[in-house]
Amino acid sequence: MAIGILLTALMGNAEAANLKITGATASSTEEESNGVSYEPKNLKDSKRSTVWVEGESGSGLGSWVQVDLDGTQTINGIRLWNGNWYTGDFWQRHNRIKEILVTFSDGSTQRFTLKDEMMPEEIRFDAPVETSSVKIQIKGIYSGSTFNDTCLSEVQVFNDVSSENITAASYESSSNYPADVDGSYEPVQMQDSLLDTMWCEGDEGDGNGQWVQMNLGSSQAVSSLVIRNGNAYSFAQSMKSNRATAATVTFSDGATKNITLKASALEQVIDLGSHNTSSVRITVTEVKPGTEFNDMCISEAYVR
Ligand SMILES: [Ca+2]
Ligand SMILES: [Ca+2]
Repeated sequence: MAIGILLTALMGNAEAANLKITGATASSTEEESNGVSYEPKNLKDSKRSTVWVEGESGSGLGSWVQVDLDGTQTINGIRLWNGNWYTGDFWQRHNRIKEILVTFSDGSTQRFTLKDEMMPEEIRFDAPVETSSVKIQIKGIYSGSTFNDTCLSEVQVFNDVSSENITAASYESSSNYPADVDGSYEPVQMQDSLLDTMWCEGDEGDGNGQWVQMNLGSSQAVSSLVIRNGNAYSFAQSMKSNRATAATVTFSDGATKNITLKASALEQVIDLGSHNTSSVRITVTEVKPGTEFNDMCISEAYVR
């Protein structure tokens, strides 16, 4: 077993909760091609690999998308997956957004400059905002190397009300699968609310004995594990990699709980008993083999 790898959380606030997005609209949308849709609903499908593309003949300056919330909410910021995240190559070849004008439902606006990095970008407002929608207008772009089309792959809207799920302060794992054209496979991706990002172990074996640990930052009351096994992008994708079907959960006081898991990528809520703990380690003790990859992956995992 490899030495544990300590990774700090790349984004987010331990107390932030994502708000439900009920609808998404756009000023224009690129036409579907080869069965691939670029509709604004792709901004709220929990997949960074599905993309909204503006449909203007030029670069799309002035184009906008709007996401609607479930009524008026207090929000503290937004998270953007800027550009075309279908692959790293697509990201380079299409325009990314450089400047945005954000308009809230009362007509007030705020302007932001985005980084030109293939990383999720969190924008935290100076003060909480009461709004039922967030409109994002393109005011500047970074040019892609091939296509003059501007893309946005995913939007999350968050507030600082504590989520039922506990977001870890940092993560450790026995191994991580190395980053490839689709991005990295670090444990933080189990807690980004995206179904097509995941932790995958990078050991030579099938994943049996590999572990991932969530460090909670302080002692917290924990009673359940909420988990999506494998690559939860789709049923077909989930079959391709190994999935954990049994594991031992270890708490910071040394107590353990053996659990069984379904190989399904649907959300499962597993009873852990009652624990006050500052860490939760999941050590995989049995896997269901995938049809293509001999690596074990978990798309989402939280304790609550
Ligand atoms: Ca998406
Ligand atoms: Ca994920």
